[in-house]
Amino acid sequence: MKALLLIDIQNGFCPGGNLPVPEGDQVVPVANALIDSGKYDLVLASQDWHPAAHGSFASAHPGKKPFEMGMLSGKPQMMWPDHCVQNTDDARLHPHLHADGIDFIQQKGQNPDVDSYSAFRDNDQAALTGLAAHLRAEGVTALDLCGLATDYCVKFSALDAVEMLPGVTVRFIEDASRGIDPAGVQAAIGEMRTRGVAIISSEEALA
Ligand code: VGL
Ligand code: ZN
Repeated sequence: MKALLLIDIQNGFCPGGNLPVPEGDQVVPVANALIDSGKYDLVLASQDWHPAAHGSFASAHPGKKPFEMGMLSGKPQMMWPDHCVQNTDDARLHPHLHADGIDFIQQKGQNPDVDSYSAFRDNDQAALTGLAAHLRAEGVTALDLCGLATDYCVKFSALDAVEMLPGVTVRFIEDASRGIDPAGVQAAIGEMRTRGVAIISSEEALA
């Protein structure tokens, strides 16, 4: 049972969005080729889905500016621009993404007091989204991940997949992903590889 997990391919993370990832929209045609390939038994997508005034937003912390470090519930937290607020255009999946081919959408980041980079659980690892249980119930044995952003939500989702789904082969599709910070992307790829995530190209995924 092979599954594809598309991470946060939303307007907010594409050029013109509130937290744009450089070239974020360029993952869309690659993701569409993967969705349409027939290689996957199951296609899933995650969606960053914050309430207004989420605690990861700089705007919720007087005096803080986006991309500074701050604190959230007693832990260091990157202060993000307001992004992917529930039911706004910023939170919608990219309009060119072949949404008809997506079987399941996992929303995350609803708790205002904790951020949730991973599609599997909050950053404090306390609350689970239920995605791991869903993949287990579907009998998934191989999981390919890609999307936005490599150095945040894709990385944390891949590492959680390895930890929470023992026995499942986890692969990161590099050219179907983009990151916020180039040095962060290189570090993320190294960390994923070290933890047992295979780094592949979409060509390899489609072969
Ligand atoms: C993300 C920062 C804040 C992501 C989400 O999708 O990588 N990054 N929220
Ligand atoms: Zn977010």
